[in-house]
Amino acid sequence: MFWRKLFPIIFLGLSAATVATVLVPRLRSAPAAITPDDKLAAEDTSSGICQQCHGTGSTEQADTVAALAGTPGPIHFEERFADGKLSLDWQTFPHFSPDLIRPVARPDAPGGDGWAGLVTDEAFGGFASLSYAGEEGMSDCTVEAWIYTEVTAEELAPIHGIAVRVDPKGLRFYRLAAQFRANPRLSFAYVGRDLNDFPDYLRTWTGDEIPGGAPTSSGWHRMGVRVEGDRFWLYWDGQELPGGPIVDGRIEHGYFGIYDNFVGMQKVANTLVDEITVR
Ligand SMILES: [Ca+2]
Repeated sequence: MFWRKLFPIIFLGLSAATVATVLVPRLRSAPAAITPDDKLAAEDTSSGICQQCHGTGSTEQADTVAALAGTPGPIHFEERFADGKLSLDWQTFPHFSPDLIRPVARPDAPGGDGWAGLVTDEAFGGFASLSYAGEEGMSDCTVEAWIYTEVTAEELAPIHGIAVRVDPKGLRFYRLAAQFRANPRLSFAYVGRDLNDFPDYLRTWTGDEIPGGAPTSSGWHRMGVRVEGDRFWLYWDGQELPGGPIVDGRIEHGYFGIYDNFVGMQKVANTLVDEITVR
């Protein structure tokens, strides 16, 4: 008798919990409009991300850092470099500089734990470096990370970014990258061995198109890439960049990564990163 009375209460409670945890986050997310891209001349090599990955190794935990608009849901992978340790199984992209991402002490790390990650190309003394993690079969996902973007006055400058759909077998990936030099810009590109590692720029943002304007001093910024099928939305400091979704179907799944490069000359570039989350 007792259980008979209790059953409706338990059932209603579970139903309400299901609505709250499953439906409400979905209702909150909604992609935005479409626009064409522009194309630029060549530059170098780089990378990309995604949400709804078939996850392993992830905890469902509230993201205390600036979350991207419209990306609720469980975290499938995260890397915070806490206690100076890596929590994910990272690898280096074939034929790029073989430096694996590593924790470094940074009092200004946005996560507040004093530790960030470093991707560098110092083994090659320049060129591209890309560390990747996650799962090869990841398709739809949202990747976010704090990236320390350097601002220089020179024409040649380091490039920092995040990569999605990293395909180490096919030697290709997508990447959102910042290059704040004499002509500062953000760019989203496909990079592949089929194009001799030169980027195929799918969209570039300059001036007022960058939320808050192009930074005039070096600092931390939250970068994000969301991909669903062949559509990509790009984010800067929590705001969607204009022109999305960008459509490109060359890579259907892959890992996520952190990208580092110095374009135009043999010079070492360092990319600092913190609080990487993949939903
Ligand atoms: Ca950290």
